[in-house]
Amino acid sequence: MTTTSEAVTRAARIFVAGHRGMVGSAIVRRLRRGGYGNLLLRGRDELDLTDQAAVERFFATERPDYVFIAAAKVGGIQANNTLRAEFLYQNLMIESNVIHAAWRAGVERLLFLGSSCIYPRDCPQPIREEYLLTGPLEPTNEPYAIAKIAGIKLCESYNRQYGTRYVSAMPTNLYGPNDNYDLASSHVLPALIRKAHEAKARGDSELVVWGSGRPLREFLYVDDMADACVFLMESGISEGLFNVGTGSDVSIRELAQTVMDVVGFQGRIVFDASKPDGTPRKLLDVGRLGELGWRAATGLREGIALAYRDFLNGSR
Ligand code: GFB
Repeated sequence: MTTTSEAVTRAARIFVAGHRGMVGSAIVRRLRRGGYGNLLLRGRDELDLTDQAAVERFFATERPDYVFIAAAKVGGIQANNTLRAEFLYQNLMIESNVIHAAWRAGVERLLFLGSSCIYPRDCPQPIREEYLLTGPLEPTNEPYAIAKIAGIKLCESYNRQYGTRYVSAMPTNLYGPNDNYDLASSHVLPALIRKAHEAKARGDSELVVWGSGRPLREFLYVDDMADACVFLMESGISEGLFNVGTGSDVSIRELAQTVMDVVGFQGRIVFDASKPDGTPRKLLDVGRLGELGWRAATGLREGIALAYRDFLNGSR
């Protein structure tokens, strides 16, 4: 692992790609709290990251000092499994365009965000960074995982060939403010918040949970993820792959029970076996980032309560 002592100054021009999304908006909050005032932010209406010429123009004109790639086509198990072409195409385009244009414009430092689904489906647990490309992927999200693996390899290859300092961070399942609460395309945690809230409002006696409830998942509050991203930027780390998580996981059944407790819905959990379980387990080994001194701060119940407050405040 290589580090440099060169710090990113508070005056640095920082481009946060995807700043309206859940992760990008959390990075912006964290940067502003940290005193970074020179943020370059563009909505999709102003800059389409799948348009190579537009991305090249943006970088040539704005010349950022640091780039966070938080823009991506994302979704839960069903969206990944059905919108397979979109997940592969859009993610490949976004990361290729941004990484290549960043290099052409002389941007030396960049953080690429991926996902824990890049690792083989049946990995030893907890998953260490070196398990990448050691086995077959989970089929429900293979296109997304392939795109994210390509992003990691772009960073690694530009570093090796051109001497750039591009780093990759692989978060576990994220949740928090600005999440997607649409039941068809969301991840499990926001879906359960919506389902429990609506079941309570209707006076239902049960809540439907997809799959068997047995898969294990690790959940990280998105502000902790943003903190890890800024930590990596400030640390001067200049290459490599870093898992970001809490280091512990829960079953989907346990998660549903905790969400129901937080929302205040007392009903029976019913499992819908027609929906896929996906990966049985994907607990990240977070030792590499831990050795540098970073760890997650928000507990799961506390984070769910914060996310539920965001849901009630209109993020739905
Ligand atoms: O969060 P999730 O959609 O994605 O589903 P993955 C996690 C688990 O929760 C699966 C179950 O076993 C689902 O079957 N689940 C139970 C539900 N009820 C629900 C529900 O109402 N909605 C949803 N969505 N799930 C995604 C990947 O995998 O995780 C992406 O597809 C990405 O590529 C992301 O890596 C972080 O954890 O299975």
